[in-house]
Amino acid sequence: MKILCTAMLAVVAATCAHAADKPNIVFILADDIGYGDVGCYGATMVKTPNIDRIAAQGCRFTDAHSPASTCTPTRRALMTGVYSWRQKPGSSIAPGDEPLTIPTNSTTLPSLLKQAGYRTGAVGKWHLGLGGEGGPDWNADIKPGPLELGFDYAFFMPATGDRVPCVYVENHRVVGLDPNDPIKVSYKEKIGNEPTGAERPDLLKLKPTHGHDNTIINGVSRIGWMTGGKTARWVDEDMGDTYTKKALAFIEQSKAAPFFLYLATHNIHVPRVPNQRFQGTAACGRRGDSIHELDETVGKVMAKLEELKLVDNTLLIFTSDNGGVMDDGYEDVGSLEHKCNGVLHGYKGSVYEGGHRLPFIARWPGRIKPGTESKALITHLDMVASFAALTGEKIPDGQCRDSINVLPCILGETTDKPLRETFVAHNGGVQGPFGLRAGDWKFIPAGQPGNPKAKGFKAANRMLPTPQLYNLADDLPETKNLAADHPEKLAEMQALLARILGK
Ligand code: NG6
Ligand code: CA
Repeated sequence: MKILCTAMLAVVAATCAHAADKPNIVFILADDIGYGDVGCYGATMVKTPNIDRIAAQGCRFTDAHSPASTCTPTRRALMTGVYSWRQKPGSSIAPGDEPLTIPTNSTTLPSLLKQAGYRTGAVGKWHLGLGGEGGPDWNADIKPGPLELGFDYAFFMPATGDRVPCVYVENHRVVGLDPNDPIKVSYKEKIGNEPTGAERPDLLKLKPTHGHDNTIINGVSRIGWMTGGKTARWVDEDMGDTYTKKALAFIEQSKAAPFFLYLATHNIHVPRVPNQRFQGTAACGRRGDSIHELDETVGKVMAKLEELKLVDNTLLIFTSDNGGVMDDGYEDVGSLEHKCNGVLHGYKGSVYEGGHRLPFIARWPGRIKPGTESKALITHLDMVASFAALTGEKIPDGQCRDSINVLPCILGETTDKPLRETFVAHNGGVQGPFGLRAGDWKFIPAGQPGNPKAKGFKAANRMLPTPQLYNLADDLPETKNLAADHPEKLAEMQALLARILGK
């Protein structure tokens, strides 16, 4: 297998090092978009003509997975090509004041592409921590961060829309900060005299359903406490437009050389507060309105590539950081008739398929056949090795160890064997929860939470009482637990997971 892969890598590197190669790469990582959230994966209550167009002009993957079912561990794995659970600390959802969770001497997606001669830019949600030990100083140079990991340019929110500080950072500095109104952030205790959401629910335009009762920013209570930075605070309704504008500007400024744009949208994470022009446009409420806003962003990026005549020379990928979720803490859901994860069981935060099997669509005219579908098992972990193969770069020994070159799958080439044979599903944390995929089989150990975001989920029924074994070939919704019927397969999967985790 190893020999086969190495040989393949050499062939791919050789074919790709010539002529027009080093295409621009635009990687759009949506937030919390599930397997059933876009039209080309079966959604009917939302309209996503632009995202669907990428599929019509490219390849739609049906077995693509985020390396984790929450944001930070997925992004860390995407950036480094290493499962987040191997990297400690910081393998769970990072608070807004977490120090940078990736060592600056790591080979990363942007550092590798920068080495290949790309101009690299990050726009949108960061959520990988900032600053050295002790975290960032919001009122000075905020580093290390994206620039120290290989991005030439970065415009981003530090954590999530529902976590403080609610400000944008451009390269090393908070945008629009008044030095006379310095920012302070705490995740331990209340600071300052501003009322919290818990104290003044009457000030809220969006009601929390659980959590989210700390600092109120623009009528929405967030997680964590923040004072100061009043002139720098974002307006939720403008966030989609702000990121889109910055993404288009980056493309415009980078058009002369190969560029890599990592566009990590805030849509459709909570709080779901799309611009007024989208409010009420979807048949399933606010969450759907945010999907419409996301689709417009994608359309604008596509239009910019067309305008600059870059379409043929750009590999465009659209995917998500974890599975869909309906109620994630605010009354911003809409209709439950919309099935965000399609037929899959589980939501964001789960090691069932709904937590991590996602839309993944790739377009590169002339290289990827339009309107195709791929059943190959791939994960965001594989981007580093695949882009290294694409650009003819070599990954230094010991780096990106979980990344597999799946470029042949992305380009629709047939391979003798699956390039990726196993995948460890992960929620967050060094201790899991985990799940294991091997071939058609999926195994989830007992004694860990199955589906924490399910409605009515209680601490009492948190832990799966028995191991779960499913055959996804004929049971994609994970409804028939075959553990008792296939004890040998169960033992094999148990041993395989232990081996991978222990490596
Ligand atoms: C959870 C938040 C949720 C979301 C998630 C992170 C509550 C009740 N829930 O703790 O709203 O922010 O963290 O999402 O506080 S992620 O996509 O960035 O991983
Ligand atoms: Ca997410």
